[in-house]
Amino acid sequence: MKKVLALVLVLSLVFIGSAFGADKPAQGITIGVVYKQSGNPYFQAGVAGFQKAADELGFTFMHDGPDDGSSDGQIRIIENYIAQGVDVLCVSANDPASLVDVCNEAREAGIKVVTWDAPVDPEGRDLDVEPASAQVIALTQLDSMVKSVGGEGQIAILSAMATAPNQNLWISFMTDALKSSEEKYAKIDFVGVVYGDDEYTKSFNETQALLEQYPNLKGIIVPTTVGAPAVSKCIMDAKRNVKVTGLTLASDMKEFINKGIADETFLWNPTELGYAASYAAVAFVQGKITGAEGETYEAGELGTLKIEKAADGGTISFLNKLNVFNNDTVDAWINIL
Ligand code: RAM
Repeated sequence: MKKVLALVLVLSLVFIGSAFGADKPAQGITIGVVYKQSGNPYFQAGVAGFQKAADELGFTFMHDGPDDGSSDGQIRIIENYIAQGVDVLCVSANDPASLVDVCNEAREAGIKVVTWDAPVDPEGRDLDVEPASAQVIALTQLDSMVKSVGGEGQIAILSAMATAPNQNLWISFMTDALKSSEEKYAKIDFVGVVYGDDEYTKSFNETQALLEQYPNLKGIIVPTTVGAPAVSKCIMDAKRNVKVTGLTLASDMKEFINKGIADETFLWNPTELGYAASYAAVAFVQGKITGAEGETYEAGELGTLKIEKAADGGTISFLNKLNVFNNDTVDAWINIL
């Protein structure tokens, strides 16, 4: 009888333990998540991915971003995470160079640094997790714009912060392509880049200035989810025949897609990006990866992800999923993104 009671007790403890997640593989691991700025729905969707992975794996995480999208604000958040003794950081950087020192301070304290969405320079990170190759993201937007403007005319780019590593890389692929001898770009006149700093009002005002400066402007590429609805609203209010494409949330752009201001826009699922970054972060802490080229890690329902050499000399891993939002597809996405 005593043995039966002991067995019942052990089984109950096991049951209680699993009910509270004690048997989850990442129990006890803490992730410090840093994003470009607070209040950006793109990063809120990213945080939902960390939460989904936390539910599956049992880690805890904190998340924060500066109100003003500054690097100083990000440095303060990282210093605070170091002081709290997190195991791993997941950072989306406003400036790839200015976070290197604080990330290395974290690494010296034994904290791994995974970047997601917007990388810290390679010397300050262990791995970067990105939605797709920068070249694919860049040329998808550029070629979409070329199609929307019928292959000719003046186009501009409205970006995020001038230091944003992800946008700057995409822009460099676009401007390189435009300078190339490729026939499809021959009649495109690229007038330049302006920066909305991932603030709606600044993006709106910069668009107004562009429209005034270039009365013949035919299109604006907007590789930022914050900028795209601001640019589109400005064009709509000004009643100008200027096309928009870029990286956007579907819900922000439905109105402008339906009105024909944008023929199509694109985005990966930021929730999946946060989810993948969490799995990479946990794999680091568990010693399953070191961030070297050729390694792989399991990313839950996203399957096995590969670590490759990045264009900037560090290492990177891609989701390789880019969704298109147009008149046929946007309705299916508005409750997701
Ligand atoms: C904004 C941010 C983010 C970028 C998306 C496309 O939300 O700048 O870093 O990846 O747009």
